[in-house]
Amino acid sequence: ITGKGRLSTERYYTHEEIINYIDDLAQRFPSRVFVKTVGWSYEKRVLKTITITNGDGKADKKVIFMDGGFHAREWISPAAVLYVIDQLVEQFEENAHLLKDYDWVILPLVNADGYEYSQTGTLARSWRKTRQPYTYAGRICYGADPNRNFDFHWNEEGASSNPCADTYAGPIPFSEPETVTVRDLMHSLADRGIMYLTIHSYGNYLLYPWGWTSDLPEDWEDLDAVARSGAEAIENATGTVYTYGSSTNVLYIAAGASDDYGYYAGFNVSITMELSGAGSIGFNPPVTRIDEFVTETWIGIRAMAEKVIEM
Ligand code: ING
Ligand code: ZN
Repeated sequence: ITGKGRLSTERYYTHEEIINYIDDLAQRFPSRVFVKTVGWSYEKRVLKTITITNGDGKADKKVIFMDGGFHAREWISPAAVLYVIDQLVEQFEENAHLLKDYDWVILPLVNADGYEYSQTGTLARSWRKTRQPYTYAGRICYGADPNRNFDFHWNEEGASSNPCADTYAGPIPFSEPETVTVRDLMHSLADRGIMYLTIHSYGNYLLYPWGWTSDLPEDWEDLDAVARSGAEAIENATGTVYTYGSSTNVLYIAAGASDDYGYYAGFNVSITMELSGAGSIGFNPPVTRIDEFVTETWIGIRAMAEKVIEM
């Protein structure tokens, strides 16, 4: 089953299947699709990006950078990111306008260790963080929250210094190899970066900076317009209502998140998308609903890309 042909939205992939899927796309579409090793998780799982182009060979186009799977239990996130990849590559004609002057660089699974751990049983299912061990008061607790680990107002608000907490910011900024990988990608892309999208679940939100303060960035109206276009496209298509606004103002204050860092690093637009939830814990949409949720997500992402392109 693995690694050949179209994406399945009938189950959640493992880390290995995700890697095989993008490697296979690069083999099938060698003029348009490129896969690159960009880092390694703490437990030495490979982290790869897939770059999707229109194959015209032009270098230094503007870039849309997207990632998924920051938080282990948010399984619908990598599933949705893979669906975006599938659409951009397999439905190329229909989406040519999204690739004409833009390359998409996509890291489908940031927290590979946590994701794999969360697939090992009921107790592990709700895991959020990475898996690097830290000792605290004589015991070992695992992982930092990768979305509190970025070095921008790090650990100031809405994060914990306790290694056993779910929102542990880490002992220092960028203590996790996974966030170092995202940071280095951001810096290599930011001068061409028109949008950074990071996909989480759940709650149906489109969030933009800042997360570290209730203040808004100077050009918040642009960010708001992009988020609004995503929310409107989804509501028109499916009726699902997404709430949009700055993270602090519509959800909660949280410093050290990747969207704040991406915006600070130079991406014109930076958005955290919290997808639909379902199942007993919200993080657990049954496999029968993957298709519905990833299709809905793609409608929003496509609309936001179209908005950013026209801005
Ligand atoms: N939610 C995000 C979190 O990391 C968030 C919400 C994003 C807050 C960006 C602040 C900035 O807590 C989930 N579900 O992870
Ligand atoms: Zn999350």
